[in-house]
Parts: sequence; structure tokens; C-alpha cells
Amino acid sequence: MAPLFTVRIQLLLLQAVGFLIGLVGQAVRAFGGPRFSSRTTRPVTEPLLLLSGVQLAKLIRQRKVKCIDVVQAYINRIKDVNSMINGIVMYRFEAAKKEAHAVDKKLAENQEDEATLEKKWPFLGVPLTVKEAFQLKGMPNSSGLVSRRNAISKTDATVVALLKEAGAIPLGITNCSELCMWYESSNKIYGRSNNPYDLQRIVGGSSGGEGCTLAAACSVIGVGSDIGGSIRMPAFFNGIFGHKPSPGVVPNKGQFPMAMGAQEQFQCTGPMCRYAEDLAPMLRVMAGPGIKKLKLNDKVNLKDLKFYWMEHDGGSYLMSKVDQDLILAQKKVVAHLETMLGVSVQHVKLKQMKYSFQLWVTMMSAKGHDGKEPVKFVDLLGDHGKPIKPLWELIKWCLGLSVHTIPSIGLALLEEKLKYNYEKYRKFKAVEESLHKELTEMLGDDGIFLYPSHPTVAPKHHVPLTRPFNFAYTGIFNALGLPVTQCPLGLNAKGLPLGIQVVAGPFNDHLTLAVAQYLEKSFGGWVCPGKF
Ligand SMILES: *[C@@H]1O[C@H](CO)[C@@H](O)[C@H](O)[C@H]1NC(C)=O
Ligand SMILES: CC(=O)N[C@H]1CO[C@H](CO)[C@@H](O)[C@@H]1O
Repeated sequence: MAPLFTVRIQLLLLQAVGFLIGLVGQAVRAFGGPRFSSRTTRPVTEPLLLLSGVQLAKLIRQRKVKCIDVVQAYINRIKDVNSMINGIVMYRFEAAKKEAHAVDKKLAENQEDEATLEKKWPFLGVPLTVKEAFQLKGMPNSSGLVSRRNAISKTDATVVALLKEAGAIPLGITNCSELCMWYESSNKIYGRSNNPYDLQRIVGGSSGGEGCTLAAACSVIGVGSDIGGSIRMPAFFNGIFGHKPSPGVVPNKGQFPMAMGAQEQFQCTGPMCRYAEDLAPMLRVMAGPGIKKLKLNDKVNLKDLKFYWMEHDGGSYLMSKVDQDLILAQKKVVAHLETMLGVSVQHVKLKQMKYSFQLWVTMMSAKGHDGKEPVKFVDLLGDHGKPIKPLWELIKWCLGLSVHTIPSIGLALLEEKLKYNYEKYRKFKAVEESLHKELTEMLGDDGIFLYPSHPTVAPKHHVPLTRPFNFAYTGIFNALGLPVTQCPLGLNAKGLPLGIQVVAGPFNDHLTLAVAQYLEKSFGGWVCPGKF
């Protein structure tokens, strides 16, 4: 147990260091940083902004609404509030308007019936935003790495190309954390994104710009990616829907950084949106041929499903306690399912969940089936030229001279220590296998597991440094390879989004998506910020 013990001490030390840096960050925020005259973004007044992607596409197809009016409404909204949230970091308004006019022209000339149009272009004319880490022609995909800021994509990532083919119109690209490895979206190219429900709070990461952009009604559908919660955490903190699909369904091609080694199985590209009814159609488009692995055409009868719930991970020393607000919200869901659907929701205690963080790290540092090692983080930061020297970067950072963010430097410093090398930590591989077996047997092809999306609601900026391991609430399901939909559950007394993870067995994404629609109907789904 000796090595494990030292790792434990090191992890606690890391938390202590993070705590100090977090305190300094708080102090800096108290005296400096941007100030806004309001706490939240302004509420939406334009009704076109309050329709789902699916509804917008329908109205456009029926020629009841002009595509240019929809795109213009979104551009106006972005111009109105994006400076507060800094969600979209590069616009393509002129190109988008041209594409919108082209859609209107096409529809004026096209005589095909509605059903044919829907089949050909399910998202015809629908505004879209894309996480910066993905290639979108004419835009950078630097992942916030300063050395890559000027490289412009000449092609589209596969999912972006598929959504464009389906008729969607990209408005711009959205912020993320440096190299997509942290749950506060901030970097040295684009600065920091702010939560529309409270601008002093985080948007989550790494698809955080996407989360706050959708929540602030600056976009209606978006593309994110998730290797440890990067879709679900921002969806949770910003009160929207985010789906991490079963692994190997949606192509990851065309994003930076690309996962290597075993990480390839954990990186999942997926849809983020404000309205649950957009999830399945987006997934159909984004998956391409991979959709055959899922059963999205199966009719789901919620009454026939088996439901399970667990209110926290069982007490890991690394993670925060789950907020009472979140436990209460989960209990309301349980009670609602029991009374309205007449199902019984079984409380479970999966003992090994408390090793979530250790399992995630073990799995992330494993070799791939092809024997390839994951790329080292110091190499990624050094952009494959020279690996960065983490200690030197830390000194530079203290002097305000580093081009990297403090979470990246911290991760680089700890990389070797955290590497739960396979031999030494075989134990965790066994734990993972046993937990995987327990959960997949429990869920089968008709089970749903309800689990917190995160231990706390959106914290203030910098606070994640003091709680670096909380992401394991989402990361565990990457390690286990299960599909998960994060569903919003209204706001707490401070006006901050609540939510829950809805998990199913492998390739049963259709179940979590059906539950997401049900929860939206029952609990109201997305709530417009600024109304509170
Ligand atoms: C954009 O992503 C592609 C595909 O992963 C990658 O080859 C390229 O280097 C990335 N561009 C930049 C500027 O990072
Ligand atoms: C707040 C902030 O730093 N915003 C920046 C986002 O990125 C754009 C494009 O690089 C900059 O112009 C903004 O200043």
C-alpha cells in the first residue's frame, strides 16, 4: 500500500496548493477583473430564440419563417449578450447570413414536399455553434494553445461536416479550456467564459463556451466533446442538455487534441442543446453510419424500465460532498417517477464508485489496443516541438509570463506522479472491471441509473482549483464506457442550475434520451437566465 499512500498524500498536497492559488484568484477577482452592471445576462424577448432546432427547421421548411430572420435574431442576441459571457470567441456572421439567404432561395425554388425536405436536411437553416477544438473551415482549432492561434482550418471535422450537410448554419466557435483538460473554460487566447446565471461563476469545461452560449440563447444546437465530463459538466453548470454517447458511435475525427491510446475509447463527441427533443435528431446526424450501433428507432415505454438511484459516490476523500440542493432535486425526480409512472426506483450503493477518480486516471493512462501510449501532456503543451518544463512554466506563471494556464501547468507537474502505471495499479483495473460488471448487469438493456452530475452547483471562478477531482462524478462514466445524458432540473434558491446524470447500459442511448424528454416535460428543462 506504500505507493498508494504517497499518491494520496501528493493528491492532498495538490489540493492544498490549488486552494492557495484559488484564494489568490478570489482576491484578484475581488479587486480586479471585468465588472458587469447585472448579475446575469438579459432575458430573451425575441420569440424565435425560444424554439428548438427541430421546431425551427420545421417552420423554415414550411416557409412560415425565413431562415435569414432566424439567423439575424441569433446574431442580434449574440451582439447583445456575448460580451458578458464570452462564449463565442470567433464569429462568422457574414458567411452565416449568406448561407441563410441561400436556404431561403433554395426553398423558394424547391417544390419537394416537407417530408422529403426533412429527410434530406433535418436541420435546414438551424443556427449552430461549435467548440473551438473542432475544425470548422475558416476558423482556428487551437484548443486555447497560444502556439496554434493563427492556424486556420481548411476542412471541417466529421461531425461539423455532417451537421452542415444536414442544413445547419454555423454562427461561430466557442471557448474551451487549454487543451480541453480543465473544467473552467479559460485560456490565454480567448480569455475566460462566464456563467449566464451568475457572471461571477464558471461555465464548466472543457466545452464551456458551448454550454454558456446555448444557455444564454445565443445558439440553439452545439457540438461538444467529452473525455471526463467535458460535455456534461458545462451542460450541468449552464442548465442545458448534453449527451455523452456510447463510445465508438460518433466520429471524433477533426478535433485537437485527438485522444490516443486507451483514451480513444473515452473521448466521445456529442450534442449539446437547450431542448431535449433536439438530442436524438442531432445524434442521428452526428453519428453518420455509426447510428446503426444504437436503437434510436425503438419505442421506449418508460413504465417498463428499471430505475436506480445513488445520491453520492459513497465518500471519496478527494471529492466535495454533494450539495443538499442536488440531493433534494434527485429525490424529487425519484418521487416523481414513482408517483407519475408507477415504477419503483431502487436505491443502490455501488461501493466502488468512491474510486471514481482513481479509475479514471488508471484507464486514461493505459495503453491502447494497438499498444500506443497516450500522448504526454507536457508534449501536447509544448506542441510536439519540445515538451514544456512544468516547474519553469510555474515560475513564469507566477511572474505573469507564461502562455499557459495554471491548471495545465499543475497537470503537467503532476503528470508523472498521477500516472497510475499499469503494473503498480493493476488493482484499479480489477476494480474497474468489477464495477463495470456490476453496473452493466444491473442496467441490462432496460435500466436507468440516476447519479449527480457534479457534487456542487456552478462554483465561483477559480474555485475549481481547490476541487480538482470533482470532475470524477462525470469521468467515471467515460472510464466505464456508458452513455449518459445530463438533464437540467430547474434552478436553486440562488438562481443556479440544478441537474442530474441519466445513465444507461452500453448502446442504450435511446433510453437516456427518452428519460431526458420526460424530465424536461416534468421539471421544465432549460430556464432562461435573467428571469430570476
Ligand atoms: C485542428 O485539428 C486537426 C485534427 O485533429 C489537427 O490535425 C490540427 O493540427 C488542428 N489545428 C490546430 C491549429 O491545432
Ligand atoms: C474576454 C476576452 O478575452 N474575449 C476575447 C475572446 O476572443 C476574441 C477573439 O480572439 C477576443 O477579441 C476577445 O477579446
